[in-house]
Amino acid sequence: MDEPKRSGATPKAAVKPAIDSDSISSKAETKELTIYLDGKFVPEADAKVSVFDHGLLYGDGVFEGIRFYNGRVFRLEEHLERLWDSARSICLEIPIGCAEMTEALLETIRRNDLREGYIRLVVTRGVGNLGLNPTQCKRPSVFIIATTIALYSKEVCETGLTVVTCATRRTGAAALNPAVKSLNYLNNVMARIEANLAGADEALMLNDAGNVAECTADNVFIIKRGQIFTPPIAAGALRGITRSVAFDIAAELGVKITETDITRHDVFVADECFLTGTAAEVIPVVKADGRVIGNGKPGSITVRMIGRFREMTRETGTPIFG
Ligand code: PXG
Repeated sequence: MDEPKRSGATPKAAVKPAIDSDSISSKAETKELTIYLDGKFVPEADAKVSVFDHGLLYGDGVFEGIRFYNGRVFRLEEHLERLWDSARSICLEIPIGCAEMTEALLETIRRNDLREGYIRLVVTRGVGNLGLNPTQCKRPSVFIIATTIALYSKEVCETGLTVVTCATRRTGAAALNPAVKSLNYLNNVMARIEANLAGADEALMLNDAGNVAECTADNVFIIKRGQIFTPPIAAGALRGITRSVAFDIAAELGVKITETDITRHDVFVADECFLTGTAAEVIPVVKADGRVIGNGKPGSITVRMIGRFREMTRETGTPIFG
């Protein structure tokens, strides 16, 4: 995904909140954000980390992207659990507890006066010296950004995305385990660049066996003869929170869902395809490597999935304002 763009030449200028700028909602665009940084709430112009932070020097840290809708944070507990799991896996001790993190996150949203939006929660290894050994880093840093986001235009959400298979493979579990949501996203950034160069909306990433793992920041689902299929975690898919919501919705709708290896061929001949991710939500895919999927329009199960997902995001979640 693209980084938020600087909105002006002066160093004090507010960072634009959204990723693709077309359909950004207004509030955060004009107003300077308040950021949580290591126990304090600071204006965004003062929210700075050291050039000696290993999060910056080595991508050594973990993060979550979380959404809130209608004054409630969606699936907050699952996101925090995954954050702590990612941290544990890389031997990073988060310097505050889960209750304190929850309060910091909710308070960040309140201070930015938002009811609808996106949170980036980052824990870095902290300041160390110019060697990658993390024992030098005495205190991890925590920061939380609450803003608005719109990944794709409304039109693309309705008509569906195009994807291309990229040459960059998803890292295998023997390298940087793809289950760790680390700050080291360069592999996925490379895949994203390939999609951009090909004029596609997303990149389909394969694992070392040549099976579909996921897209650059989304899990992949296909539908064939009324059943849903998605790659297992072992294929290199992140254990996506939205992915697990898709499992819940499928059960509610009475549609069978199976984790199984998927090839590019399976995608080409699928009746429907959709992606899930916190930022992308549930979004149809209508073309893969030039092949039209199904009839080229978002399929009926996908449309029902999106409808139910929207309802759930409005009706469930951790209340922000008590
Ligand atoms: N795969 C990868 C590699 C991801 O990074 C997902 C799948 C979907 O998981 P969730 O839990 O969101 O359903 C992700 C999620 C960002 C950003 O701004 C990245 C993600 C989520 C939100 C924002 O880069 N990754």
